[in-house]
Amino acid sequence: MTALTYSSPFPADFVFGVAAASAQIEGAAFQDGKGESIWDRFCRRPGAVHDGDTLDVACDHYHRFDEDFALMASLGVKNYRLSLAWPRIYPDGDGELNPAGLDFYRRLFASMKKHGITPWVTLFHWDLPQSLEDRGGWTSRVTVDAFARYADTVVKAFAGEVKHWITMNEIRCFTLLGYGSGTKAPGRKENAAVVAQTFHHALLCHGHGVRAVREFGGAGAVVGLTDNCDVCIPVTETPADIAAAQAWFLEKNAHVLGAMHAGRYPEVYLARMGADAPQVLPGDFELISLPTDHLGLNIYTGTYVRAGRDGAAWEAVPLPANYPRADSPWLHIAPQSIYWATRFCAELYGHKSLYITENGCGYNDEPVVNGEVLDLHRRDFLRNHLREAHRAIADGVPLHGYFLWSFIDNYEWEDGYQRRFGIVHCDYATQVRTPKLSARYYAEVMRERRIL
Ligand code: BGP
Repeated sequence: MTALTYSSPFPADFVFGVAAASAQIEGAAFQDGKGESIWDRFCRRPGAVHDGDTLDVACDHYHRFDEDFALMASLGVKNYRLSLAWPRIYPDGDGELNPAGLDFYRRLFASMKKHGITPWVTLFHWDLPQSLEDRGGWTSRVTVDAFARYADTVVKAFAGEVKHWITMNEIRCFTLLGYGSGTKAPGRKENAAVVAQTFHHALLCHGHGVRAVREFGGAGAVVGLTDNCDVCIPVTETPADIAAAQAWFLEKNAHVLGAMHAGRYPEVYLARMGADAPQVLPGDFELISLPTDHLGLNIYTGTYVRAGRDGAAWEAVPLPANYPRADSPWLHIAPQSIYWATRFCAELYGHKSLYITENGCGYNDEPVVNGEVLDLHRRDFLRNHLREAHRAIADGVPLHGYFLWSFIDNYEWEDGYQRRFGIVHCDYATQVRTPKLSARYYAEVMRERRIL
């Protein structure tokens, strides 16, 4: 237990940062030899993405990164979580290397260095090369082999520039939603067994990412997964509701955090899946359970849980219709998610170094009026969530950093450009950037390193 009180600063080594991802901001979707990604294909499928928005230009970060890093630096941002576009580097996923892709990121890292910003690099944030999808995508081990080679290439290439690595972003999103419900690219609706297999292959890629960093990352390199664990909040902070929430957490996260921790799929998951459980080959779990240095959590919302009234281990409490929400339909506002997710990851799986690698809120149309965007709702969201991060640290949870999603409004996948998550407004017609009120607020928090 530290003696941190509400008004005291965050610990001196606590990392404040912002996050974004290649496909969502870069644009230049077919430039300098970049291959087609599954999102470049999916966004052209009628009805798949809001208004048929494409990733072709996005925030044009590909051409404006230097200006964007200057803006970050002016706000006092010192840490930026980004991802590399696999199809820029291997246009077909495997096969020929595209040197122009590596060159782009070399220039980008040089610009970050010039502006005093440390990169936190995610190897895979959903832009799978379409060529691999044509050969089975995440259902096939071809993708695992291709990823292993891609990870080796980029870790070797950037070992000098990058010390903080993240293997995969939100495995369950790009597998369950990409191959199950089909709402995300590649938009397939497969049965439960196929989806479970995509999921297993993604875990293997996480393992290869860890292996690649250990082999080629050089001195001081650290690596971990970013997971969007299912999060719950005990309705009252009593032993009975906390125990119920723990039981819920263990059950819902059995197939990612539980599997990595145990070095096998836990019984509760295997029993739930029955004949649909993934096929595991010898050696798979040696890779999947390689020790990591940190765990990243993307936390947006949470489920309220209490002790089961009929003797069940837990009971989820349904949300009333008028419970507060952001405009993203899935995002009801539950700041305590940060506290309980980090605390449970430390308590239940023994994680010793946790980061919030994403947290933020999506709203529709936020107009610029007289040069300002007065997004008080985002400022409140941010403040309430930071309070819970602070509280976790005060209670001894090893939470070492917070990355806000997102630095700039961007392509929000199937929601296209209608949903805005940025603390910086992007005018997609002119590419003018306008820091919102929330950016000014966060800049002050980062400067003073305490909740304001
Ligand atoms: C996370 C993704 C981000 C970002 C964010 C906002 O799941 O890692 O890439 O998009 O969610 O959510 P969404 O765009 O799905 O509304």
